[in-house]
Amino acid sequence: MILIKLGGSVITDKYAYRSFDAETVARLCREIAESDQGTVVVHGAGSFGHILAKRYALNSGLVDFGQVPAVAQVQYDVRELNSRIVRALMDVGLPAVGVPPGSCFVMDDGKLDVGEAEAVKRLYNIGVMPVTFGDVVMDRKRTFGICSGDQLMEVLAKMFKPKLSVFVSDVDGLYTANPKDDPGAELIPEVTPEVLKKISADSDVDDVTGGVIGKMESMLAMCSEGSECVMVNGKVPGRLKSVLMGEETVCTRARA
Ligand code: IP8
Repeated sequence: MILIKLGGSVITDKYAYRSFDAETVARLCREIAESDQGTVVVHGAGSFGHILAKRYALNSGLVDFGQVPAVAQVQYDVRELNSRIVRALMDVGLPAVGVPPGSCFVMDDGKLDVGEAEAVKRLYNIGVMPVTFGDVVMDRKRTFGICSGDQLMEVLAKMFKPKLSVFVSDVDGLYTANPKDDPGAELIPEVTPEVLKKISADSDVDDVTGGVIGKMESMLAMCSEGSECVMVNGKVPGRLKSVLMGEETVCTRARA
């Protein structure tokens, strides 16, 4: 089984509220279908979630009841994004079903609790592709909070023990420096905890490699014997399919 996260920056324009990149999504769905692997898909919220979530501080939990309309609006917006992704997967012949975390799961002080996730397992077992996503989720301590696609990836990886987890991003992978402002930056094809430690130590600001360090940390935490994590650029046609087919391509592989 392969677990795929379609990052919000690939499927939407991060800066324009509710802007959907239909062309990229259709191509990525084709690549997933052509690879012909059993997959579970998670997607980020992009501009369908982050803009309002930030404006109304939804990640802080309930601060005042003025946030409540935004809880409903963000849930509505990310469900609409999910429907569009599910539609695109069905258009290429994949039997996809949306699984909204806000309606199926809870959090406990920021930690996602999916219980047995029996419905997700049963969907997968009959050949349905569950498609879940970053959402506003009720929290036992904070009333509500933001559940990210990355949190879902971690929990689903523990549950399904995938042979491969793929993070589809808008960058080629981890660089030795930020490729946006350092022409000497080189892509690192394979990252280990030691390599990451060195890069973090060499970086004088947090986000020096373009915000990828944190993502690599969670990827390394998800790796185990017989299970690999890869970051690949979904904006470049063909790369996701190559990764799914086990072919060589430009990407960063995490090894524990
Ligand atoms: O895009 C965030 O999920 P992510 C979810 O995977 C919301 O970080 C609602 C902002």
